[in-house]
Amino acid sequence: MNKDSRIFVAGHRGMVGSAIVRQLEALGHQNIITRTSSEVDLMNQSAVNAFFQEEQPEYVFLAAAKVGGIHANNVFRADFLYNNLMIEANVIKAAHDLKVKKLLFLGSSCIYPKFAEQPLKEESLLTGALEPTNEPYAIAKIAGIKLCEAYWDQFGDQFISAMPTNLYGPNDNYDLQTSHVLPALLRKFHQAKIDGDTTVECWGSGSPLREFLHVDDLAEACVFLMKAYNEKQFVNVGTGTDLSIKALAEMIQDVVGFEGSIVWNTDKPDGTPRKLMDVSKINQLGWRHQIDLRNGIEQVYQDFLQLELS
Ligand code: GFB
Repeated sequence: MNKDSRIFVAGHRGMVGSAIVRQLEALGHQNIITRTSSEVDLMNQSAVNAFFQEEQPEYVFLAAAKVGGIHANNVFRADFLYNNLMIEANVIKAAHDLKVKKLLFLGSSCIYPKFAEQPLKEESLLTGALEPTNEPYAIAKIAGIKLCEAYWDQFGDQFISAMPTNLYGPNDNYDLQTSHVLPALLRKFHQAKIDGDTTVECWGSGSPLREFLHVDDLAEACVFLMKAYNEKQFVNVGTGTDLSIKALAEMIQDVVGFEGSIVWNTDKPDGTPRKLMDVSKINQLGWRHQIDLRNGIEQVYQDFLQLELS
């Protein structure tokens, strides 16, 4: 991938896509192609084909997806399955037809079985039943991985996949119904502090374990893999360290400076008990995360305060 290569970042307005664009720009790439969904509807194969014909991208980062936290995944089940299947099938097929040199597809750690051995090794895919709250999303992401592998097998297309752990960072979703836990808790603790509330409600029991990666680290890993990785097997991307949701909540409470207490609403689902990535493969390839969780949360809290002011 040269500085003047034609690089399409699908999903450039989302948290992951925007981080990949920032990373490519920082590295001096000058031919980054982006389209909003109103300009090119990625759920429409002929629109995607026409766009690929016109722009002839050489490299594709496939970060466009319908995403959300545990509640959104569990409620909008058809949308999470259908939209993601359509987007990935259309983009991957067009990339094949237009002879894209390399494509990187982004999956998610929820592809692994609910009770897979921890830490999650790449080889654990399809060894057991999925977590029910995000089964539709996971099935769509597994289909995307398999589509890349099938194009690799049948045609020799260099279509690779990265599996990030739970992410956070700039351009995250702060809507309390559809967001992931980290932005939700930042917002809840901040609001409670401003309103002088004595309690904040968090979902579930607080006992599930999760791993969190700053999206700027993920973007660096994606560009690293695009340049250096040429194997069919997908690659986990994470920090290799997890913590309980309770410990996360206490860390966010401390960063925000909320002095009240936490109430756990066990009517809300816990989801997967644990999903810690085994990151030995990407570490051995030469990539390691840089941003420590506490510093990352402090950074995003500052971004959140700027958004509140604007
Ligand atoms: O981040 P999250 O929504 O997604 O929730 P998952 C993680 C944990 O935090 C769950 C708890 O145990 C939630 O019950 N939690 C506590 C909260 N308070 C809150 C809150 O206010 N909001 C939210 N959202 N959670 C998603 C999958 O699973 O992770 C997706 O559904 C995707 O498919 C994504 O893989 C990365 O980690 O449980």
